[in-house]
Amino acid sequence: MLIGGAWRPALSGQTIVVENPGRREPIGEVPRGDAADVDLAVDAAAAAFQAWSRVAARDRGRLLLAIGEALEARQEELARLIASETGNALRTQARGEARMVADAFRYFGGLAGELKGVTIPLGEGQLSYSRREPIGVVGAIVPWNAPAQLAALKIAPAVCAGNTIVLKAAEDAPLAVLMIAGICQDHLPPGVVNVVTGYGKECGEPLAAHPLVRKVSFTGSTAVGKSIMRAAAERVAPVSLELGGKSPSIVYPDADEDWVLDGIVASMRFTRQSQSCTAGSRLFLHADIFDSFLDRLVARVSALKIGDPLDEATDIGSVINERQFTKICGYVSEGLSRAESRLVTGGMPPQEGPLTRGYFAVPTIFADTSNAWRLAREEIFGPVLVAIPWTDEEEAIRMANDSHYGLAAYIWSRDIGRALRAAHAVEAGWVQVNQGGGQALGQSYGGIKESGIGREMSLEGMLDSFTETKSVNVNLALPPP
Ligand code: TXE
Repeated sequence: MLIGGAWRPALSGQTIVVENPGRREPIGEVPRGDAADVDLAVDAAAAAFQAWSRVAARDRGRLLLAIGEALEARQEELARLIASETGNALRTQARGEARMVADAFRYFGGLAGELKGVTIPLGEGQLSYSRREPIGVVGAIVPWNAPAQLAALKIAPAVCAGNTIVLKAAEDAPLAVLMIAGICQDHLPPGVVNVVTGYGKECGEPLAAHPLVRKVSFTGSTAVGKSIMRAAAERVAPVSLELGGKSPSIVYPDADEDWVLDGIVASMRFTRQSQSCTAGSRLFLHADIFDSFLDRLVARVSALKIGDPLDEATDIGSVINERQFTKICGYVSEGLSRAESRLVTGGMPPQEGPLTRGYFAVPTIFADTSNAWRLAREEIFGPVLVAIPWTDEEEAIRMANDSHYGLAAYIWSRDIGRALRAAHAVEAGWVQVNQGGGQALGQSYGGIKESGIGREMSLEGMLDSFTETKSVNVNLALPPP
């Protein structure tokens, strides 16, 4: 773990073995940190805060730009590490993630000059202005599905804004995060960036509840997000939560086209085993095109090659661990057991052959699913897509919004008027029209309803999530001395 500029084992001496889930082979060992290690890391971050918060924003930005360059130079190494520990395919996923890590440091480094306040016209005798001040020690917790990218999207804006940070990496995928921490350490004063490793209960919970942690930024499951919010409420600490999703894709009858098929494959994030909070996992297809569209979608999905994450020919790698694999199989078997649902492709993972070497799930589509079933309501976090027909736009929007999640939504139609009508009517924090790609830096990204609180990835996100506004009033109308 990186604590106060030094690499340390857990005080308990215990470790966690990290596995390549595509090969089920150990690839590393990290400390199993607990509350005692968290205390050390938070103390180091608190001690570093005094000096770091006083460094001119421009100079902090310059250091982040240098980190971005260093990350860029080691992109391929980072990408291979991400692929090895997450199971995400190197070619289709991990390289893009490594590029995003370098870009995030450069993007936020470049925004350092924008950490500015405003003046308020209260009259000639008054000077009233606001300052964007850092909050203090940020406690950040990230999951395993895009571990490096999510860590960068917390470290870079938090540190740019003048905070110091203790970040807990996910127990399943801590290696890429530790590599990023090492590169940060080459450029920053000790204690500004600290990374601890360990399990959620033992290491994440004490971090989120630590009295010196003034802001908690969490990405992960909705259940854990709620418990973090409860703990933060005890000391009125602000929280940002990026949680789960069950995002709708609404396809209008005029969108029965090949590029839409590609877009649906992308939006479902099949090439990252759909282990993505923005996966468009509920497909609302207009009844007029339902069967023909699904037939062609099956052909597209079946052409994707599942295999070893590090193999250049692989489109789809493995899921993260046995627990997620079993969870996904449970949903597939539930779909198979329902008489009304129709399996159009995929199903249970193969019982023999090379794919039994790792945790490989198969892209699966169920047609004629009800929006009321668990399959259509719960975040599976695996490649299980449910297709639901509709005939009336209002009905499609109503079904799309009938979810306790509200993260992403995808709308498909060449009729931009109605596409935008739908984009404005869906309950989601992030809407894509006629495209299925991922989030971009510069856009505020985050969810509504039980998908989260707060925004990331943008200037607005950095200001809202990692600064406090202080208002200063000065009386300029003093009587003569
Ligand atoms: O997530 P957890 P898991 C969803 C997805 C997935 C499910 C379970 O549906 O199937 O969650 O995944 C730390 N206090 N998402 O169990 O438990 C944990 O150590 C503090 C969606 O992996 O939320 C890890 O670092 N921290 C999501 C991080 O929280 C705790 C991405 C995430 O783990 C903690 C991941 C606790 N009590 C899962 N318990 C998304 N929004 O993209 C665990 N952690």
